[in-house]
Amino acid sequence: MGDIFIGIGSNIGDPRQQVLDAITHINSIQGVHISNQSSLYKTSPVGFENQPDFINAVVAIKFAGNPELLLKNLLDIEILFGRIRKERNGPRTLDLDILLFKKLHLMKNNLVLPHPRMHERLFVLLPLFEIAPNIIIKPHGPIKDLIKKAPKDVVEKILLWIFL
Ligand code: PH2
Ligand code: MG
Ligand code: MG
Repeated sequence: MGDIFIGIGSNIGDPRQQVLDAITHINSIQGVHISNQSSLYKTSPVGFENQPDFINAVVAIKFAGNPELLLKNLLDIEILFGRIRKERNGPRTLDLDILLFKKLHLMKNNLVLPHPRMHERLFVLLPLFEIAPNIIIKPHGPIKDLIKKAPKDVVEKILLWIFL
C-alpha cells in the first residue's frame, strides 16, 4: 500500500482527461510508483462558488525522495498543464496537492502536512476513503468520523465510459 496520498483537481479545459493524464504524469516521476487510485468524482466548487464543477481524485503512491522534491515535481506537472495562479480557490486546469506524506507533520510556508484543509473537504475525503478506509488523519481523527462531520458539499462518483 502506498503511504503518500496526492489529491488531484481540475475544472477548466477537459477536466476528466486532465485528471487521467495527470495520473500518468505522476506515475512517470522518477522514484514514484502509484499503488492505488480512486474513481473520479464530480464535485461542486468549494470556497469560491461561481466557477465550473470539478473533477477530483486521489492517488496513493510510494516515493523514494523527500516531500520537497515530490512537491517540485508536482508543480512542474501543473505548469505543463498550463496552470496559471490567479485567485485563491479559483478555477484551474490542474491542482496537485500532497495530502499526506507518510506520518510526517510539516509546517513550511510552501508546504503544510497533512494538508491543512483536507479534513473538512468531502471532495478529498470521499476519494481518499475509497482507497484508504481506515486511515487516521492526525490530529483530526479517523476518516470515517471526518466524513460524518464535514460540510455536506455535493460529491458524486462518476462512471467513466471509455469508448475505444
Ligand atoms: N480545490 C480548491 C478549492 N475548491 N472545490 C472542489 N470541488 N474541488 C477542488 O479540487 C477544489 C475546490 C483549492 O485547491
Ligand atoms: Mg488544492
Ligand atoms: Mg494546490
